[in-house]
Amino acid sequence: MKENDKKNSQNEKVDKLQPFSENGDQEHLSTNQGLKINDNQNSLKAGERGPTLLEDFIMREKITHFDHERIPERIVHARGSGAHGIFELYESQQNYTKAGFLTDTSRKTPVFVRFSTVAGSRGSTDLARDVRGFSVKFYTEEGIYDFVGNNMPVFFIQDAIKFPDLIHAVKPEPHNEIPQAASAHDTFWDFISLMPESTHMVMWLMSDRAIPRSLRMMEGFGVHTFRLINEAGASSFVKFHWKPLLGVHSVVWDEAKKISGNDPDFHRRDLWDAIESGTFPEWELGLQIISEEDEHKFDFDILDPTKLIPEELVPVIPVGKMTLNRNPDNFFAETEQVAFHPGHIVPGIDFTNDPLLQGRLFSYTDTQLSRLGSPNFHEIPINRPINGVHNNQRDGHMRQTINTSKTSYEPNSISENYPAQAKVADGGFSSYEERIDARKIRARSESFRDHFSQAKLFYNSQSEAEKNHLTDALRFELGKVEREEIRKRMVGILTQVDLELASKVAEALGLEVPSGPEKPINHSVPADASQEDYESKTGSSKIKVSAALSMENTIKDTIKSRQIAVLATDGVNSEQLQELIKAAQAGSAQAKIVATHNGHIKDDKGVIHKVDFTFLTTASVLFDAVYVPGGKLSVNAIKAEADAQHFVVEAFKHCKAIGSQAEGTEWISQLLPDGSNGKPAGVITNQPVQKFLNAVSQHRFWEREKKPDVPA
Ligand code: HDD
Repeated sequence: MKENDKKNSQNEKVDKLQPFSENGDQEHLSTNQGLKINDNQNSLKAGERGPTLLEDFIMREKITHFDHERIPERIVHARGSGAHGIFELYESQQNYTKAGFLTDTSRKTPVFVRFSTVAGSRGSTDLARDVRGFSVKFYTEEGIYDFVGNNMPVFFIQDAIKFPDLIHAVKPEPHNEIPQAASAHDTFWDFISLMPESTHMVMWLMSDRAIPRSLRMMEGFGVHTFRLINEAGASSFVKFHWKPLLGVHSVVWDEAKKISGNDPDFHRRDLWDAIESGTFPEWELGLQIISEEDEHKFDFDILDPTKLIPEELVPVIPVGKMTLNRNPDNFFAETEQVAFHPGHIVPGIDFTNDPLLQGRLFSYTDTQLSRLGSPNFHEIPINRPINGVHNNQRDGHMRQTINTSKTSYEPNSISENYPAQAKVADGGFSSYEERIDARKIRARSESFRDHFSQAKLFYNSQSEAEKNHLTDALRFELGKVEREEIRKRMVGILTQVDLELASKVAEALGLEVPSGPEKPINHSVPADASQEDYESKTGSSKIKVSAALSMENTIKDTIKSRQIAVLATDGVNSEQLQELIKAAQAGSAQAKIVATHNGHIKDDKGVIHKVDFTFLTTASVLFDAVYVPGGKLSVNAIKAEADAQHFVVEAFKHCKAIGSQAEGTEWISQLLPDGSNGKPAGVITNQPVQKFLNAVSQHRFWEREKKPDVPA
């Protein structure tokens, strides 16, 4: 067992993966048939300079396997990163559900989590402006429960039948496959401008939520309203939330673009490194419970996936904690082959009639059939439940299980009718008996027609900096759109959200500034229906501002896992350097030495320190903060490098904490603007190191933004 496994041997799923693992340590190289290989350098030839023989089964096997290594990438969420962990419950939720992992506080339920971007290919950049997928596979004692959510609580469309259209619009354009992993192009905004129901989600997508600082610093949402069912069979509605204990934080767009060049694996690396270093990412699971009687009490429909339930109306109750504590051993076997499905549920959880959810219940098995190539994808080790599978399904491509029963049907007498159905009391799943009395129609409920009130709610809940970022994002995205009619239609839609926002965007696009709200036309209408039946409405949201929607109100009390660049080279002040490194370590932050050369540096007391990066191999956008200790020789050498000057100025532009001592302070004071009101916020010069670290925990100092703007 690896060191890592010993640490987490309480994870039953990890234990069950062990028999499938192979390491090759101390072994001979062999063919797939177990034959030891003597020469892995030369193919079998007719003479030293002659042609290779078809008989060379060793080469044929090796190349054939290589030729077939690739499988189709996911049609959406192709780029992802995964990790193992556990979920622990704080308190039984038996009043609402009978699900074991939500009622038994003694359990440590194993989980495998996969985070993803949506639009880009497998090899695309992590920092694309995009929604992030947030999938959690719970290996419960009652079977697999998959939470398949996003880092945003709402979605673009109300009915799954529109999903292929949405994805075709956002993916690279069909004629030239440009642009990769980006929504800033004509087909996406064409579609969005014709579908007013997407307005709320577009506000989220244009906000900084779409460019997270870390996968460990984003929320997760189940999006749809689900049902919880208790032992007595009573149902409540529920919205699922994951809240990161490090708070919700983002980078800025200029930074995201630069990170994409400097380290396209930024999020993947960050998650991996945090787990390897023992700074395990943690989230609390929260439930918003709505009783059956309250189904219709809101000014929106709880079945409409373009709506959230403001926390002011229904509080989020924290019920347990998820900790990711083990990296996968093999990306393909685990992260790539894991197959999620919102239809994988356990007794105690059930669906609602949200038409987006209903369509998803079909799509996910279907997609695994083409992606993983066989109805036996549940037998791939990462997809196996921990509690065993017993049924009469048989055969198919790549079947692994050797079913030894003489029967494969039910009822049977030969095997005494086993495997047998389970009574509900014995854990048998039984669907919630919802009363349905309806005509069979293709239609959209009138209660789904308010397309703007929550878009307004979201916008109005943002801080000034967040509003500015959102406005800039729209200016950027629509600025990349070539067709003017699409830009105009979008400005029209924005007038329904906020006139000032629409005007600012119009101005940047060189369009006429709107004088009042324009009526947007909903083009998502059946051929024979009247526009009126599908007309977009602005409802009147009771809640005008919701604190939970702004990242300004998030947790900012820790430097745990934050990356601090320490600009230091030979002759650096020994005490100042070591004090910072020690204090950062004490807070579980990472202080990395960025020097003028690789290898090692010697401080002014002769102590040797390992260099982590040079100004050539890293960039300020890959750090949360910058620190410049004193030491004349060191600071003189650093300030002679243009890249070092850029490093500090760019960190300033991105509103990060900057700290310095002695000669370091002299240098950065010359480099940085003073700010209109004296010393800029978050620039901590010649102060105790703890003061600087407190500034790091604040994440960013937005008040510094563009006052004045600095070229970097
Ligand atoms: Fe989906 C993957 C989340 C709507 C069809 N979806 C996928 C993944 C996530 C989501 C996180 C990646 C799973 C993984 O890591 O392997 N999808 C959502 C959310 C939605 C949503 C939160 C709306 C609330 N999806 C949605 C609809 C459809 C799909 C309406 C189809 C009708 N989604 C898929 C899919 C994928 C998928 C094509 C691609 C790969 C996969 O399923 O396994 O079936």
